[in-house]
Amino acid sequence: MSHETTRVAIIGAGPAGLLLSWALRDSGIDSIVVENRSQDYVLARIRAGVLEQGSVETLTRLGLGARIRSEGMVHNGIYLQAAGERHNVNFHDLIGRTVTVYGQQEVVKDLVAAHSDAGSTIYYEAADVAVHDLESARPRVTFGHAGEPHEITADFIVGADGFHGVCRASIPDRDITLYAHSYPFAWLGILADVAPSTDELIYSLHDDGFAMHSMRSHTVSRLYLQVDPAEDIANWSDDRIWDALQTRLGVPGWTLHEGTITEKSITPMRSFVASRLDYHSLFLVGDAGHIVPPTGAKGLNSAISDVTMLAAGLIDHYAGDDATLGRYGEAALARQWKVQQFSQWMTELLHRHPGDLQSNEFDYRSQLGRIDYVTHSLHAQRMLAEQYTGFPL
Ligand code: FAS
Ligand code: PHB
Repeated sequence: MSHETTRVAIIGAGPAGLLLSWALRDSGIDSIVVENRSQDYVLARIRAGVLEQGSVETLTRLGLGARIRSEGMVHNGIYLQAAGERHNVNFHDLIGRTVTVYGQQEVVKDLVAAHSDAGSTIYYEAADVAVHDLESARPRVTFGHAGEPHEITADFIVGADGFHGVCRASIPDRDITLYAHSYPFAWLGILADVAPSTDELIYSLHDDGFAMHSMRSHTVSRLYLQVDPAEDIANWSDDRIWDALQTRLGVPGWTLHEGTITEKSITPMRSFVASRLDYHSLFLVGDAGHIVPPTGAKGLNSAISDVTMLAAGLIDHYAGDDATLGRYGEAALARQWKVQQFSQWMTELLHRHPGDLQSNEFDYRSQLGRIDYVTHSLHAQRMLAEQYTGFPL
């Protein structure tokens, strides 16, 4: 049995786990990351695409901003579209804040490279990861690695292991509640080798359903279609996907350019929030503690804001002050519920609700009225701008 000790043991090498380890290293606090998948798997995941201004500031402060500055695309706003009309909502004009289009995959690539250069201890392909003695001051992590049993004893364990991880599941059922909400639709997402047909993201409510035009670079487009949650990707040929995107995004005088689809997948739309993000010597960050539908571009950004708050608490702890750490769970959950309500608002605003035709038609016209209000009211647009660009920490 290989036995190590560290200050913070982090379970999961997604963006939350890698960023927390990096933020702690930046303040001289050692940690070890334990990941059950391969590094290639971690690097290959295609997920979020938009960084809030606060996320960019955090990554830049930690020395991870070089490629964001050179390759990221700063957007002043978005387009909202319904009933064949497209309106730009300019966040920068309204509240002086922006967002940056820079894929989660790039954030993870930057983090993996930084950790590699720094010689961080990250165990990939760890088997049978388990956490122990969470109620004690010396919690432990056990796992197998390269055929050998390992044990890490730490001051704290942080669950950055996503929705299906082991950490939240290790909190006794009597001590935690999960609040969940599922939506009656899903997103079919594609990556296409074609220059974006728009300068900023387009969110469109169409009679046939939601569609969105995002991007990953000046040569790669990222687009989404609302589909039924039970939909099978095999039913969606490239031609069918492009036809639906042309229908749902088209406005007079504008052309959606098509290209080779290099990736397509269907993602369910759901929300969940754990009732606590701290349990004795265990803390939860990111998807281990909450999930949001991707409509408001909040999943990755919530993970980054959790990490920013928890890192501050741990740094203060080792400086002798436990006030911030003691408030982490409450502060992170308060911020998360504001993110949840915004994501729910954006999702319900922009998707065709299934159901019988009459209630469906009423909902649709109510949505059109809401979009009409938002696109013509500066007050409503300021609300949207403040939430989309990110709540201050
Ligand atoms: P992650 O799930 O990214 O990482 C958790 C890590 O823990 C993984 O590497 C996993 O392998 C590892 N792990 C799990 N169990 C373990 C165990 N037992 N032991 C050790 N390691 C373990 N967000 C947006 O903002 N916009 C989007 O468009 C968007 N699209 C998405 C599309 C999909 C298909 C999905 C699933 C999510 C999407 N998200 C999006 C949300 C997503 O970006 C998450 O919010 C983000 O990955 C959260 O990061 P982490 O908390 O690090 O969790
Ligand atoms: C993306 O580019 O993947 C993306 C952007 C904005 C969203 C959701 C997804 O709201």
